[in-house]
Amino acid sequence: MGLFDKLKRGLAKTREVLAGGLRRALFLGRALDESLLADLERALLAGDVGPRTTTALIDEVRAAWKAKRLQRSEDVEPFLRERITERLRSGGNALVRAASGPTVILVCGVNGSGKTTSIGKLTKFLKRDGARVVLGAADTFRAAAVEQLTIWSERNGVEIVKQAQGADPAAVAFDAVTAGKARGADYVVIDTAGRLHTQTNLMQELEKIRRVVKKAVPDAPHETLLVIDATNGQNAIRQAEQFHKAVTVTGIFVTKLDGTAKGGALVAVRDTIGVPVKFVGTGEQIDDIEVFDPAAFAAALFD
Ligand SMILES: Nc1nc2c(ncn2[C@@H]2O[C@H](COP(=O)(O)OP(=O)(O)O)[C@@H](O)[C@H]2O)c(=O)[nH]1
Ligand SMILES: [Mg+2]
Repeated sequence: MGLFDKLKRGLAKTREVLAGGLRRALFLGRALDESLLADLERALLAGDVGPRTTTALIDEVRAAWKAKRLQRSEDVEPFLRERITERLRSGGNALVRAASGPTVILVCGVNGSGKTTSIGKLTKFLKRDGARVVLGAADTFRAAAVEQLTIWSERNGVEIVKQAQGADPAAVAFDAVTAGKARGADYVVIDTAGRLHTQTNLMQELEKIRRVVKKAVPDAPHETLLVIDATNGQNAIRQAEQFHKAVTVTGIFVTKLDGTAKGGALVAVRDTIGVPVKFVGTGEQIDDIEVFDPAAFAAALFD
């Protein structure tokens, strides 16, 4: 099965809701007017595209209609698809690379969003190009988290830097980056906790990890990837805002796009924090990762 087919199959439920709603709003020969726009708005909201992005898209359709660039209801869907693709494309979707030395990737997100699994997939993806990867087990909150990352390191045949449960996560991150530098690694990928005693603790810890990592490599972390579970729908937007405020996210990894009806949330999250989606997860296996392709995603939402 091709990559695009996997994404397309994963988004079948989202498409049912979104494309189904759009088709009902945009039936052939229907006049393009405010009542059509209202139906369109409802379809986008039902597809979890989120209030802010929906309003922006409807405003774009309205402006194009008033300017007579859009005249027939059947032209609205291709127009929307193109606008969504543009929104997803801005900012670029490629992973940031360090100018020299290891590229440090800090991975954050709430508990259960798929951080550790996504790191396992990402490691294999990076190794495909022959890159040398070191993992840092900075989720020291639960013993199981370190064990889980250890399994992914073994599967990928890469080194892992870890300490006992309860160790200072920033110290583990520092050790991992230092080890990466010493071994001439291309990437150091740091796993973090998604839950602490309080949300404030969690955000402070992530900030501390960032600060301490800079002591080993001044321009690190080069990439702060936020892992977002697509099945969280509109809750994902609030999570993304909180993390972005605390750690300045540079890329989004959207997981569990397989089988959710809430795939539209990807557009909402991306739009809300203005950070590009860089990877998507389409299953629980090591190869269920895709470099995010805005046009393919938009196509999979509509056809
Ligand atoms: N279906 C599906 N499940 C995923 C995906 N990514 C992660 N998971 C599952 O989500 C659960 C939580 O993942 P985990 O990596 O432990 O999350 P963490 O707490 O953020 O580290 C596990 O059961 C994973 O197999 C994905 O893209 N699709
Ligand atoms: Mg984890």
